[in-house]
Amino acid sequence: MKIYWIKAQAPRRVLALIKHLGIDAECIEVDLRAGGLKSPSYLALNPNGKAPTMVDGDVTLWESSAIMAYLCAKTGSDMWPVQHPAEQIEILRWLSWNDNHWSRAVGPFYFEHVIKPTFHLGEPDCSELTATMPELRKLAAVLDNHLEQRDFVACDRLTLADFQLASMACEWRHADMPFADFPHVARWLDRLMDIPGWADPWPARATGKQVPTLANA
Ligand SMILES: N[C@@H](CCC(=O)N[C@@H](CS)C(=O)NCC(=O)O)C(=O)O
Repeated sequence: MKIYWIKAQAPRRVLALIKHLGIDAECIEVDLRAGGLKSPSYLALNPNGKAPTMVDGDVTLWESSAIMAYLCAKTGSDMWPVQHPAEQIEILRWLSWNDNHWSRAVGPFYFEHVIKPTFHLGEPDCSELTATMPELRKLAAVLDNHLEQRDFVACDRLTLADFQLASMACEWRHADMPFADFPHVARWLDRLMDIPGWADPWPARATGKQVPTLANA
C-alpha cells in the first residue's frame, strides 16, 4: 500500500490512522513546491491534484475520510464500524458537519498560521481572521456543548470523527483559535494528543520528497 502525502491536515488524518492501527504502508511525501501534486502521473491517481491519495493493489482512493474508512474496513477497526449502521450514521453526521461547517471556520486560521510557514508562503495575514471569528465561535459553542459530557465526538470512543474534526483544530494554540474560551473543546483536543500516532503522525523523511512518476505510482 502506498500513501501520497504532504505536510498538511487532510494527509495528517490518514497518516495518524496508519500509525495508530499499525498498518504497513509506504508513505511517499510529494514535493508540493516542485509541482508534484500537479504532475501528470499524480493527476492520473488523483485528478484533484490534492493529497492524500492511497493506492492499495487495484484500489486507488482519494478523500481522506474515504481512505480512513477503507483502512478501518480492511483492518477491522471500530473507528469506522462497518457492522453497525447506527454508529456509522452518528459518525457520518460529524464528518459532514466538519466538511460543511467546521473545516471552513478553522481553515483560515490554520492556513495563515500553519500552512503559510510550513510551505514558505509568506507572513500570516490576520486581517481576514477577524471577520471569520464569529462563525468559528458559533460552531465552537456547538461542539463545546456536545463534548461537555463526552471524551470523544461520537460513539463514546475514538472514531474517524475525532481525527476528521481535529486535523486543523489540533493546532489551536499557535493558530490563534479561541478554544481557551471553550474548555471542553480544548480538553478533547489535548487528550487526543495522548495518542502517539495522533501527536506525531509524520513519517520519517529519509528518502526526501518526490514528484511521483508512473513507475513508482
Ligand atoms: N477533502 C480532501 C482535501 C484534500 C486537500 O485539500 N488537500 C490539501 C492538503 S490538506 C492539498 O493537497 N493541498 C495542496 C493544493 O491544493 O495544491 C481530503 O480530505 O482528502
